[in-house]
Amino acid sequence: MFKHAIIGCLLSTIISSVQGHGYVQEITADGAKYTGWLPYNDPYTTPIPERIVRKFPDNGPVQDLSVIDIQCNGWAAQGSVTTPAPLVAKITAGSQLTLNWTFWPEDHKGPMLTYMARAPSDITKWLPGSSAVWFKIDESGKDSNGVWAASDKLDANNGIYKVTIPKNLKPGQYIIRHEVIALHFAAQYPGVQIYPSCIQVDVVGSGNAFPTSFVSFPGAYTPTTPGMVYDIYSNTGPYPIPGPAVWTGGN
Ligand SMILES: *[C@@H]1O[C@H](CO)[C@@H](O)[C@H](O)[C@H]1NC(C)=O
Ligand SMILES: [Cu+2]
Repeated sequence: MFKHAIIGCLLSTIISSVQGHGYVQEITADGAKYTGWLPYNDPYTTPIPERIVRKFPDNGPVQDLSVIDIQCNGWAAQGSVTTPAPLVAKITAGSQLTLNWTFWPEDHKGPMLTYMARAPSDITKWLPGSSAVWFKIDESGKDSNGVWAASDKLDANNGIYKVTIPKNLKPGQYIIRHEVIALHFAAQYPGVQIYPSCIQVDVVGSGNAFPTSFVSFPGAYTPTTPGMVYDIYSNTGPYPIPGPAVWTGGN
């Protein structure tokens, strides 16, 4: 079973340039459209395009929950990490951020989660490392009819997922960490596939709310965190979405 999962993933990685797994390719904030980091184009374009999304190597998942790649995707296996992006998107607190995913494979079922972290200073120079700075603002898992956020609802919605920025959230620069957790090989660990994206925003508004408890990436997810091991094929019961409760103090 373990071997099968690894082979399945390698196979799907090899054909990924054709079939793909996925990433956020376009973001709309306050009516402005931003192209995401495009891993198959941007590194080969001169000059390298400036984006609001922190760069990552490809459309594949992160599978080791203990590495820094779990935060914003990256290249830890190759000895490198992601870097801040040069641009920041303005977004008004209380409005919706629109996230446009590339084609999402039907079998890659799982929850979609969104976190934020407030930059202590210039976000274009900030790397949170393993500090506990993240709070959850949104989550969507499996509903009572067995319908999943990904792929079911995401594909039915043409790859669009919308997240509301908490209305009373204190203004400032934030990283929005948005992810799909794909469970098609997650009957045991390793197997779960994390697809995170980090988007840099400048939240404007007049709120003054801020959470008081935070998690770290890596750290928030371990092999024993509920929802990291789950058999989507045989488990017809509810799915426990991993991570902390959604922070509602800003709403
Ligand atoms: C998502 O972005 C792609 C690439 O820019 C675009 O072709 C597509 O129309 C967008 N999808 C929606 C539903 O807006
Ligand atoms: Cu995949």
